Amino acid sequence: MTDSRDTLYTDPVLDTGLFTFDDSVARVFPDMIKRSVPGYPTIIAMTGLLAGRYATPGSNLYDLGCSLGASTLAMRQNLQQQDCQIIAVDNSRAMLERCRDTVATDTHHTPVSLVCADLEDVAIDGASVVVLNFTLQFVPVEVRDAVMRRIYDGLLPGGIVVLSEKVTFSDPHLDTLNIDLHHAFKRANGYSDLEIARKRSALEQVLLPETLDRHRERMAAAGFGSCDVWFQCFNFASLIALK
Ligand code: GEK
Repeated sequence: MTDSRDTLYTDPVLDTGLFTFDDSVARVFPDMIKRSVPGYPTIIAMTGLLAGRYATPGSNLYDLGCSLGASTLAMRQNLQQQDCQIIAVDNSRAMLERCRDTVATDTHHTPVSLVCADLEDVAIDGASVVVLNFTLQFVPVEVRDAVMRRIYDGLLPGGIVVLSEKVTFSDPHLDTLNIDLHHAFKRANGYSDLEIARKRSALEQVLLPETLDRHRERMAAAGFGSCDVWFQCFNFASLIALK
């Protein structure tokens, strides 16, 4: 099946307001994220490999902000360990309903529980792997420390967090360069300057990126002894933290 094309920001007069994960976004999401996030297919595929390596028998794997379940399925397809469970969480009903359909077409034996809830309200327990692929950036900044502490507490010793985020740079030249390169990536993928500008303004108060240093500090403060970037393309990066 081919993805529906993302044309949400093509109409110059339609007032789309603040970005929300509603049905119109869910419908075009696979096309949108692939054309908007440099490195997304690599991050998803490697999330699967990391899960295959770090999952332990009988443990839980969490996909927080699962959208349509790309990371969930990548993890599931790489699991040889017995008696694992994947808990896929998203607070957008539109996303989760479509995720349910996708997961139903996959036949791997590992059970997947789909939870429609704010990730702040979901208990993290007996976890070997916790994935936040481009989700923490949408969580209010003031609660991010507490979210990461709870994840640390719910991880088993030897467990990991995979955290992928849009990031900012404290050096203003590098920040401008990486924003420009990201926009060039989007242009190369068929988005017009108008679509890029309108999406940017819709996301302004919704997606709040931080620096990689801030992410590393938060991981250290939560208790993680080891944490660093394993992938980066322009202003999109993925970190791994080990308990
Ligand atoms: C992927 N990980 O394909 N609680 C639960 N879900 C949330 C919250 C929250 N507080 N805030 C946002 N979300 C996916 C892509 S998209 C990234 C993740 C993007 C959900 C939101 O509803 C959306 O589905 C997802 O997090 C972010 O790898 O669109 O850039």
